[in-house]
Amino acid sequence: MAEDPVAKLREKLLPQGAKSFVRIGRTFGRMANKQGKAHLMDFEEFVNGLNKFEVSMEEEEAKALFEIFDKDGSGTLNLNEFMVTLRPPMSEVRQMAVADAFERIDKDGNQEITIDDLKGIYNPKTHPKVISGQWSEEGAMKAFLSAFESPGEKDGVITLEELMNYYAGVIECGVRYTMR
Ligand SMILES: [Ca+2]
Ligand SMILES: [Ca+2]
Ligand SMILES: [Ca+2]
Repeated sequence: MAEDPVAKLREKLLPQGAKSFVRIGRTFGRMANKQGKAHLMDFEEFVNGLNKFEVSMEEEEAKALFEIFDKDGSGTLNLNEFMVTLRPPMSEVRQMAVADAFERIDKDGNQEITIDDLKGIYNPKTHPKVISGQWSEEGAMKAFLSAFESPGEKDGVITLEELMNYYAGVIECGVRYTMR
């Protein structure tokens, strides 16, 4: 069996599956933020990040890995490239189930899930903070939606990638879920 460098990295970085995945996403967001470059990570930062998580490898190996992550070959990684490459693999059946759920939720079919699509699916009136008057219904909708978004991609829109990231995390955690 050929060794898949991403699978190897995943093993090291995600000892706790999804929990680690979410944490790494946050760490990435913070590190990229520090550089003030709108969530972009260059090779040096990538290596620093690996060191931070006590992953050591030859520079050659790290370079090859960076290139796999850098899907558009821009020389920098954005959070999306990072998360999509690193996320635990999902079976095709699961991926189809998520894509199917996405399509059903995306009522207007514009390939984005927004607050408008969630109306009728999620009722914010029952949220404790809405009942107590702390939050508006709109605020509760936004909070609900943002839970499905990837760190650093919180723009009030859930893309299919973000939903995949979310479920990749949830499934790895072994949390039971329903998408009906
Ligand atoms: Ca890139
Ligand atoms: Ca939509
Ligand atoms: Ca988003």
